[in-house]
Amino acid sequence: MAKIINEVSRTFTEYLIIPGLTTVDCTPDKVDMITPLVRFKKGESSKINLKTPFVSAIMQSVSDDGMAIALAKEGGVSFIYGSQSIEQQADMVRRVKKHKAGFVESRANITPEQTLEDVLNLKESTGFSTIGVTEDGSPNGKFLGIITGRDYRISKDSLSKKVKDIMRPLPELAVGELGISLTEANDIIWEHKLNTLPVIDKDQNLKYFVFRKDYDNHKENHNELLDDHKRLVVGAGINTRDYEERVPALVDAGVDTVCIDSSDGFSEWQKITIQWIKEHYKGKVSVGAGNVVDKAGFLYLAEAGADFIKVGVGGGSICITREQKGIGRGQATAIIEVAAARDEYFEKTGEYIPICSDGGIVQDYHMTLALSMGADFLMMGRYFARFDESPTRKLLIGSNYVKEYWGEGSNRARNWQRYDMGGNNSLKFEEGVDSYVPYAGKLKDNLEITTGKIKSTMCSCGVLTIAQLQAEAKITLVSSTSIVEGGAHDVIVKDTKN
Ligand code: RVP
Repeated sequence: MAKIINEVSRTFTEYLIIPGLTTVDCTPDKVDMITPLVRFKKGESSKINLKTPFVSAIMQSVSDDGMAIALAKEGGVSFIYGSQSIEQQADMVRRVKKHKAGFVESRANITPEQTLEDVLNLKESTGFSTIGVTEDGSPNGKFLGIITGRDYRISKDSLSKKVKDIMRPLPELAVGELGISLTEANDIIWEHKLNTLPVIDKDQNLKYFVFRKDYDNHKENHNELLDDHKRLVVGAGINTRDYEERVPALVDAGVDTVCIDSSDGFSEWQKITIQWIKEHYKGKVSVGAGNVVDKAGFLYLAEAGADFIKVGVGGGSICITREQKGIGRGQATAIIEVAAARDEYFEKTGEYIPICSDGGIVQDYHMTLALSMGADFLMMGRYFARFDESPTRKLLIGSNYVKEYWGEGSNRARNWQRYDMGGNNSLKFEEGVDSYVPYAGKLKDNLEITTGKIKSTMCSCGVLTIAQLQAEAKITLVSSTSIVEGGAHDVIVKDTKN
């Protein structure tokens, strides 16, 4: 007969945090959310520390280079999705590593022989209204001109009009030369009253755009997560099939850490993959593993050499693994058990292995709960998918803007490696759905509100660091009736729209 665990498997909404003593010097501005990303020995510190305890999910609809740049600027890390070709993924990593604050590689490009119709389609599919015209239509091709909304009138111009007849051509443009500083670029922008400055190399290849609107943002990033060469930090998802080709390509592109992406990580495949990476790179490349939901799974991956371990099966907002396969565990219960195993492992071996709570975060307070329960950082998909910086389309449905968000186990992503149990290479049944999430604006603005809430709760607990929160927070289970008590109740809430 199966071993029955009688303890109920619980999720975040079933808990609340009980306030501790808030001392006068415990204020949100003093809270430090630095947290380790990779394994370290007692008395030492982690080689990579997040300044904001968030990483974005290894998903097509969440983590591309655009998201990675935006999140690293705010102190977190993106894991660029692995369900794409090795070359494409390595290119995304390379773009993040090459990113210079304020210098943006052009993400919407066209050739001079294409038409206004192509321009409009490109604008629709990318969301970018500034389009680079290059000889071959590539981001770094020979630069010929630029097109923005100011260069055509949809009501007057024919859709078959050629790009070369609409664009503002190079001889009419002010440009910067590669090597120019951000301050110099901005001086040109102001002098010529431009919105965009193209930066080209000595062979006339397009390298970057500098946008006037971005300047102030770039002056304000105190939280940027940088490597030793002052480049943004980025991670990437890998699988247990093609790692011998994928990992070298990612390392060559400059990736800072990789993570095996699987819905069920308690497997020999993961051990073999971790060990190959450790041996091949003599321990110099860090690798996260998962997902697991109990002590046994954690210990297996810890002993295999994982540098961090992801926790969570079936809790993701787009995930139907629990319905399809009947495997999983309430996210709170999983974190609590794995965190205890992590602490015990640290006591015994002197090796601290950070754990990541992956999936199922709905409310901002769930984040504080997950950290209090022992998570070192959180992986989120739905949360980040809502922002401008996620790679998916923004659509107007009814009177609301939404962004697309689909699971890696959905037919749309077809990421069979993530659900691979060995054997034939194909997706046999779906473990995820294709969905919309409410559009929420810019990542930076949302992150400020979210981290503001976490810091405020930490002050309610009387703590200034995540380590203190983990050690000192008091958490209580709540009954279903007290959940009702927690919202507005027994009043007639005013409709503020009228
Ligand atoms: P959420 O933040 O609740 O949207 O969950 C995101 C997580 O869901 C991912 O990090 C991943 O672990 C999991 N996921 C991704 N795709 C699927 C699926 O199709 N089932 N699940």
